[in-house]
Amino acid sequence: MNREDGFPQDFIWGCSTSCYQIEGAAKEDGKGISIWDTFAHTPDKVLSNHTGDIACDSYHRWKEDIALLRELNAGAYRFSVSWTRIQPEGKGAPNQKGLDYYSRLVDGLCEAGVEPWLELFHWDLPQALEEKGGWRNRDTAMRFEEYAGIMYDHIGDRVGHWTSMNEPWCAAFLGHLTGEHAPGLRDRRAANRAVHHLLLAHGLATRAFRRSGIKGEYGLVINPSKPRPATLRPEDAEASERASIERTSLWLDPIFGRSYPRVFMDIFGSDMPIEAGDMDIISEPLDFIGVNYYDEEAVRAAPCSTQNPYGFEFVPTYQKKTDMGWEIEPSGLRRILSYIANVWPCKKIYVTENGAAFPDKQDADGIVRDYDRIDYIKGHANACGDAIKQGVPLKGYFLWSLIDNFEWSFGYNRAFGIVAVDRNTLERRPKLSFYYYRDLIAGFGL
Ligand code: IFM
Repeated sequence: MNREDGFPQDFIWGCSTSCYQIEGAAKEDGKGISIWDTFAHTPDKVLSNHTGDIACDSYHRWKEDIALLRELNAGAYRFSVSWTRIQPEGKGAPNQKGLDYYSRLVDGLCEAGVEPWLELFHWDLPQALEEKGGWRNRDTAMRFEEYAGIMYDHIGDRVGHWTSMNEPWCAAFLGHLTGEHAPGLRDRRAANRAVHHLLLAHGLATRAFRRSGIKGEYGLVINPSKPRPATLRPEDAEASERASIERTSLWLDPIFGRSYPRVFMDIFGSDMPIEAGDMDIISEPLDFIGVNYYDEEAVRAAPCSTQNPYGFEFVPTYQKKTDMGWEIEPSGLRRILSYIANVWPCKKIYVTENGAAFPDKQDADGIVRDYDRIDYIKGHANACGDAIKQGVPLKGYFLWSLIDNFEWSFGYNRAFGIVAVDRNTLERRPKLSFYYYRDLIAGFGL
């Protein structure tokens, strides 16, 4: 049947999650400790001292999650693999029980007609590698290549879409500069070294994928941002460009073989542990770019200083905000997609995450009537349609998230799911947005 909303028939509508946020079973079946296990168990790092020890218990309830995806008629499910389930110490022979879990999950998805999109790394670095310097240490990139190879060997025949890692900006800067995420460091040089080694790991894993001969598409998922300029003044337009460097061009320039942005290198070049040949590895061609988009801010020019190396400041805006304090601006999704498509032309772009946290309330009849979330999804789906009309090669949209889960330093205090998870019983209960998304997938949501 043809879609009513004009989206291409082969446009992929999916849902995203990540392992630490949903799996639980933190010590089961030989799983090792990751930096997020350590961080969440350190007092006062996570709101309410929540941890991912149980999370949504998807390690045991994965069949329930697949049943939800099937009910939605989702085309794809983007999930991440826990490195420490596969290599508890981040190196050496794989843990068969960990491999079996992802094998079961992939087979279950395929049987349900939901395409598995496998992501190798969503921030949960093995603690054993952190103790040797984590992403500050070049060897971690080699260990990542080894781990990726294990996954290609064991599951490559059944997975057609792969991504190396999610939002390396967060792993580098929230993990090493602001300390909000694991491993919780506050050290600019460490963050810059992490940038290079994350990208090197990505490049090595991509190259290994190509050499494996697996038939499938390979990409990187970033969370780009280009705040809009507050005025039409040229200095504010330039501030908007500079404000986008660390979230956008720092990742896309090297991936596209243009090395690191000059402005970044002028300021931080001496921190960057680049060795001969690295930039070639990092720019191994990709099949697609994954874009995670949640909000758009506005900036104006400000004096450069050590604290403000790029010379911009955020200005007040009028938009409503989500429970994360993020501004709701659907047209910003069209803008960032067009910006990327124009500056870094690639064959395919996917929105690999988009969604909103709201303070959901369960009514007396047990139903969560999350009309704010429905409006949010509808606005952003429309923006995807607008981007396609403008010529962006946008091929799919993944909602964050299928179920309420562990939202990093906010613990379970922020809810992004279209399905609520009862924290006592772990029972899954679809919110109204679940039924809205089902209609959207069927072509009737706009
Ligand atoms: O929950 C996160 C996810 O892990 C990465 N992207 C942003 C989401 C919402 O904060």
